[in-house]
Amino acid sequence: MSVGPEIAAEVRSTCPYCGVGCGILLRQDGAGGVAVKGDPEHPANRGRLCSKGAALGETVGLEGRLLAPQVNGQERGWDETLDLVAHRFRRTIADHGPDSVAFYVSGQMLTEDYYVANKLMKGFIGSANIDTNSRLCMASTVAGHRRAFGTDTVPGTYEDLEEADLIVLVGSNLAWCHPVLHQRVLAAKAAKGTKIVVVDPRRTATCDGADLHLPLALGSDVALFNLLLAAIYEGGAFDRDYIRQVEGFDAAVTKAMAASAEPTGLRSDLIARFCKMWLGHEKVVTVYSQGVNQSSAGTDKVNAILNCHLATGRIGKPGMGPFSVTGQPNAMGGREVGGLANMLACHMALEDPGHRAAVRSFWDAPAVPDRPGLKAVEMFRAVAEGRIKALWVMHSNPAVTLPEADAVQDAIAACDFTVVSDITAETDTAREAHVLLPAAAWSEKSGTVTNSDRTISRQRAVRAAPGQARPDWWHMAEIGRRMGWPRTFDYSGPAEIFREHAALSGIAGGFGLDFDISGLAGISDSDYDRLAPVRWPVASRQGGRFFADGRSFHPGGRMRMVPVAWRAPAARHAPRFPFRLNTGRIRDQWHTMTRSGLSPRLSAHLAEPFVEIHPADARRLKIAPDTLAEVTSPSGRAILRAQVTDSVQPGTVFAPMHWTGQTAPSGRIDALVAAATDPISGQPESKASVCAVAPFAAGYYAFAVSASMPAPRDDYWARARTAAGWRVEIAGRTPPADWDGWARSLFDLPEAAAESVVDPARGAARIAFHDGGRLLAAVFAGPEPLGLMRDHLAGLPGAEAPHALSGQAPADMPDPGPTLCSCFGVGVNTILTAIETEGLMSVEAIGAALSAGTNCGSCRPEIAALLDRAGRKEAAE
Ligand SMILES: Nc1nc2c(c(=O)[nH]1)N[C@H]1C(S)=C(S)[C@@H](COP(=O)(O)OP(=O)(O)OC[C@H]3O[C@@H](n4cnc5c(=O)[nH]c(N)nc54)[C@H](O)[C@@H]3O)O[C@H]1N2
Ligand SMILES: Nc1nc2c(c(=O)[nH]1)N[C@H]1C(S)=C(S)[C@@H](COP(=O)(O)OP(=O)(O)OC[C@H]3O[C@@H](n4cnc5c(=O)[nH]c(N)nc54)[C@H](O)[C@@H]3O)O[C@H]1N2
Ligand code: SF4
Ligand SMILES: [Mo]
Repeated sequence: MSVGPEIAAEVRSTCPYCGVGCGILLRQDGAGGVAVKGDPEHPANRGRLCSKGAALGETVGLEGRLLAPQVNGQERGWDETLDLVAHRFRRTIADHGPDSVAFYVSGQMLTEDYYVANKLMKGFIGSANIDTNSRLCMASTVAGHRRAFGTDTVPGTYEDLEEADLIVLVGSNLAWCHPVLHQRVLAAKAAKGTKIVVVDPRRTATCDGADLHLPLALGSDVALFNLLLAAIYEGGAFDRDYIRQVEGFDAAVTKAMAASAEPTGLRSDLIARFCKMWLGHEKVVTVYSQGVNQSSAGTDKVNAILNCHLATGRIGKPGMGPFSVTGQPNAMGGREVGGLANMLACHMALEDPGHRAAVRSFWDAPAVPDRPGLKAVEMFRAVAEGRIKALWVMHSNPAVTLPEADAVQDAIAACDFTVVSDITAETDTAREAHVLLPAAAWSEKSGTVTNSDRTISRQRAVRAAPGQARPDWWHMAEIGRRMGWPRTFDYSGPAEIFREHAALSGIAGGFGLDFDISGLAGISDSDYDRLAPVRWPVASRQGGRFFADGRSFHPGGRMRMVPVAWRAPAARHAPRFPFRLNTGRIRDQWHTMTRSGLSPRLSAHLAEPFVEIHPADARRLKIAPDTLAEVTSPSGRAILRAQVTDSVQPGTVFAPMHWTGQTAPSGRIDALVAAATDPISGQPESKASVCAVAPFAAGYYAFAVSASMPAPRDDYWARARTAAGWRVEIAGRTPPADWDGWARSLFDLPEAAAESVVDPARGAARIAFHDGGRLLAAVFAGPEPLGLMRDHLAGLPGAEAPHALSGQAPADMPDPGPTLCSCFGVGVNTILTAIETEGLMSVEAIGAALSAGTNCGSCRPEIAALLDRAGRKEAAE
């Protein structure tokens, strides 16, 4: 791929993280880096970025990049490697049939990559064994949409959030996971008083600014929305005209009338208030995300929500509708190309012979399977059982993110032949692969993505891919050619692939399906280069909204309400496992941290894996704040820092999903998650496993900073980037007998000059290593959790630091505390001090004094929480 000199100018692209799909302006900074700012013209963000988008420039360096193909850990040339992969797949298919191979792909791939993957597997290999991490993400929504609408269409648009009078956020931590949308919601509230309700078992950052928080019991959403449907019916709030177009109204209402409030655990006055707000505001948008989808009743939860909108006709009209916000940047594109094992292409159905024949003839393909392939959880089970003998994982890290992740990792390791395409070899999945294919990363490759509101945007290369890295579509086209289809996969670049995909969507449009972008099928290379964000459908019969007229894509054209009833999460409590384990995301990390973890700014917010536990439970179990807790489930165990907080309910704990064998081996939370799935969507229940919690019997705790990467081998460790190098939290059951030797091996500094204070009787030690005047590394250890000025210490490696061993900052350099505002690097202590000494009363006043919260705004809910905390303190005194 050539990247011409004209590209040195500012380039428009799209953020590679979440499904908001913010537009970005990129410029090479001349020093090998990329400068990033929000695109004021992009309809998703109008110039805004969140903390992750704003820090993209810190994540595009070459550190850790996979730069050449590898076979069994040895670098090899492309030709040799591709021939090997093609040969192994061909031979496996010849010996064991097409269903003995599988692709596991990702909602982060570009549409063009995804299209080629789907075509190669479903059209040419002739199996439907291609599934995607969207199975862990959006599958329940896809299934719910198809049950209600006959197709997988997201009816909402971002503008609806501004037009709505009531926004209900269900199982969505929008403030942390779709921060720019959250800001749009808060701006609408400021402008016109939009009401906000949050339905989440936890009190999250999203509750800041909410008018009502419903802390329902984990997994009880169907009961809550059935109660709402019953209230709609009893209050006569249904839309008589609209429901003429709806099948199943009576049956759904009958089921709803039988619903009880008990499973929700909510006070009846809260439920009544919620229903009153819903009935009282015609313009209501229900935004929902993983608290809904990642459930063994995920599809029913989706339909319980859709039922309320269908009953009231509040759908597809400005300011109203159900709105599933997608997680990954191209979750929608993957659904469009048919990347799920039970879809065909362009929203066509595998089970439909007419669709199959049309796709087969369009592709001129030897075979199109007539039955669905293995869904993600089943796929890795088949790998474990040896039924899948050749596996290709692209752009995902399933050894970390699939439920029962330890078993998944073992299965990948034991598979006869595993190929992994990634930008780095340092992932828990890549470590188990036979073949590694180096992928071109964001900022080096071109294509399109579709965001949550169906807007297609371009990602554009701003520089050439390093080493031998090549775009994902190229990997697959090469394999397709070498497997025997040279003409079919002879693509010149993403524009050609896009045109083919757009033309195929015209066939779908001909069947009367929703996804039709055939208006772009004739796009020239230069128009593709210039393509501005556009919302589909883009066809000759240009449409705008869906479903306002009550017409669906079911045979007969009527919408469907689906009768649903609450059922408990799949994993049942046993006396040994009395807690429910809820999992999810933090503000500044992206999934398994292979990119966001490279940014010191983003790593400063929450630097180690943790478990949130209610104070009453912590007291009973004798788990003190900041000590470590051991969390076990039938499938795995973890050691996590205890965050004692009443933001979670008694009997439940919450842990983030981001830590891996590379960053905190005992923090791999999916090792504990049960592989229970929704019977319809196949989506795993990532948020309601059962577990036990106990104190971790730590014999010592340690904290270390270092200029080079430390390699701990202790029972617990968590490593994070800093501007000066690394910081590590460490703990273990038995203190080392030789602290000096332990520290030297931790930092791999066998010879360096050391300065140390060791107290063997207390089990405490402080050791610093110097090179001349410069601090190389320092470690602080003791029998209790250490009260150190961590953020101050993290800045010391590489500098002259004569007082490092004190563990404290000099009086004229106060410790800023954990970074809250990552844009301006403002710490918690700095903000608390300013609140106290300057009497600051509002988020705005803190912004004016310290700049905190004035750029991307992602930390504003946390600043508000600090104000609250300070306020509470005053009241208590
Ligand atoms: N910072 C950051 N942002 C991201 C990502 C990231 O990794 N980091 N990933 C992106 C991706 S791929 C996705 S899918 C989205 C996910 O975005 P979200 O779905 O908003 O994020 P989660 O934290 O997974 O889960 C949301 C909430 O669901 C709640 N929940 C758990 N169980 C239930 C339940 O039974 N009912 C209800 N009502 N709520 C429940 C949890 O307490 C949690 O607060 O985020 C995207 N954005
Ligand atoms: N317990 C629990 N588990 C969960 C969830 C949860 O809420 N709780 N959420 C689930 C959800 S919603 C999701 S979406 C998944 C996400 O899970 P994954 O997709 O497994 O996580 P990522 O870290 O995003 O993995 C992306 C991989 O692609 C690599 N990569 C980056 N750029 C490129 C590129 O251009 N090309 C290629 N080939 N590779 C690239 C990255 O280095 C990384 O290894 O996790 C799921 N797992
Ligand atoms: S909200 Fe943040 S992570 Fe999501 S697309 Fe926008 S800048 Fe990227
Ligand atoms: Mo996701």
